[in-house]
This record gives sequence, structure tokens and C-alpha cells, in this order.
Amino acid sequence: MAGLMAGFGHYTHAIVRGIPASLATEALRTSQAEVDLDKARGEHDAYVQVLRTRLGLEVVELPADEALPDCVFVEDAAVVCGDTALITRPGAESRRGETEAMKEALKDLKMNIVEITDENATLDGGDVLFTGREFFVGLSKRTNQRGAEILADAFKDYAVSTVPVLEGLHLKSFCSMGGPGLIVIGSSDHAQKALKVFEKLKDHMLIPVSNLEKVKLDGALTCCSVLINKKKPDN
Ligand code: CIR
Repeated sequence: MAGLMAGFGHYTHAIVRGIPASLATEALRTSQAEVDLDKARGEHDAYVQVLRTRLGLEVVELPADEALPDCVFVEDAAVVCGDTALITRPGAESRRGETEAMKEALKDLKMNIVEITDENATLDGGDVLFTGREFFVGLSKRTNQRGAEILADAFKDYAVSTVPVLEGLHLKSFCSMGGPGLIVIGSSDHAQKALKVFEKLKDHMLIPVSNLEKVKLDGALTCCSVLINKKKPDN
């Protein structure tokens, strides 16, 4: 099996997108909780600030699109690994239009673009976990086997395994990597119990970021940025 990808967990750029007013009323969701648009925007701004100032990333901010209520959840529109960007075909039809602006932004960053054009394939980035050595692709309500096969074709250097997602929206709704040795953890009771263990570790750094509004729309923290480690110069 291949070793850990060089530079895994190091990023130079992040692509994010603004929150349209339609998020509150029209975004897809499984809960009935009411979404406070101002709060959601406030939390999102604070999150983007963390990417920019605490993590030192160059942040590309795509404008919100009222016709795409879920567009802030950019993770689902592309999978970036090394210099290759796979533009997905989101499982929810209302979200398919989100890939256009993402594709243009990734082209501007001189990524090698691969697009899913097969109409039988669906893939949401939220179902794709890259460990630095291999990919795991969740087969969920949003992602199918054909989507996983196309991802395997796009990233031929890495093994790809599928994982059934029986509960929740995506594979990364319940697990995620922050980088080598970096654990990303949610605020649920069982996640907080696990956090108590991690707090005993030396050299850990906790940066709290609130996501209470977007979680009402099934949005996890990783869903709001596409992280890139760019080696090629822009021109
Ligand atoms: C949806 O149901 O598609 C959005 N409301 C939430 C998508 C969250 N995506 C993610 O965590 N990768």
C-alpha cells in the first residue's frame, strides 16, 4: 500500500461560499428546527476568519446564490487531492448547480479538473474521507457505487473502499480527519466524553468553533470549506 501522501494535512487555500437568505427556508434538512439566518451568517463569518487568520489559509470566497439554498456546504461539490479536483454530481437534484462556481474557482487555482458526467453516478464530497493513504467512500442516500468508481478512476494512486452509511446524511457526519494527528470532534455528548481523553494529551490545541445553526440543516463543520495544498504557481 502507498505511504502517507506527502504534505497530507497541510493546506494553502480554502474555498468557501456565502449564505443565501434562502438557506433558512429552502435548504434541505431532516430536522424541524428553526434556522436563524443572522446567527448562521455570524457563525460562518467567524469560521472563515479562523481559516484565514488562525490557520493562515488564502481564502477564496464564492458569492452566495439565492437559487442554491445549500450552496454554503461547498464540501459536497468537489473532492480535492493533490493537484486533482474531482467535480462531483451531488445526490440531491436541487444541489447540482452548486458545482459550476466551484469548478471555475478550482480552474482559477490551476487544479487539474475531472468532472463526473455519468448521469447514473452520484457523489457528495461529504461521503469522501481521505486518510492520506486511502479513500473511504460512504454509500449513502446521496452517493452511489458508480460515484465511488468514478472517484477511484480520478485518484488512481490510492485504494478506494466503500462503507455503507446506514444512519445520518454522509460518511463524514460521524467521522472526520483534520490532518495527521489532528482529531476533529463534534459537540454531542459522546464526542465530548471522548474530548476529555484527548485533553489529557500534551501539545493539543483546541480551537472552539460554533456551528449550531448549520447543524440544524445537517451541515457538519468540514462541509463549509474545500481545502487545497497548492504547489503549482498561479501563472
Ligand atoms: C443537505 O442536506 O444537502 C444540506 N442541508 C447539508 C449538507 C451538509 N454537507 C456536508 O456536511 N458535507
